[in-house]
Amino acid sequence: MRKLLLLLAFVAPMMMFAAEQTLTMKVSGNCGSCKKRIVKAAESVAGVEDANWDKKTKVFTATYDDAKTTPDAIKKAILASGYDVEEAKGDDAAYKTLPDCCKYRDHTHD
Ligand SMILES: [Cu+2]
Repeated sequence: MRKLLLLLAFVAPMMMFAAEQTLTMKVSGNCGSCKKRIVKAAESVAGVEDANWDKKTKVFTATYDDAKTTPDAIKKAILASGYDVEEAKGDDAAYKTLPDCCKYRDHTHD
């Protein structure tokens, strides 16, 4: 019994750390509605706990459960919503549906 408790004391915290991962990457975009779309796309992926995007630094962060999803799946969901992620280009058809103020490829706001 004591051995089991000792084992649990070591293993349980390790399992918690293994499950929760943080993803940080650059995502293109202009404004607050871009942020809403990017966050919504990321949070539509099962396993994503919390997503955020900073319109000034263009840095996207998310915490996710690595048993349920991967950084690649999160990246793909954002690309599908029409936003560029680091070196990868967002979906063109989705990009065309963005409001003019959000067309970050045509004109840049700083
Ligand atoms: Cu926008």
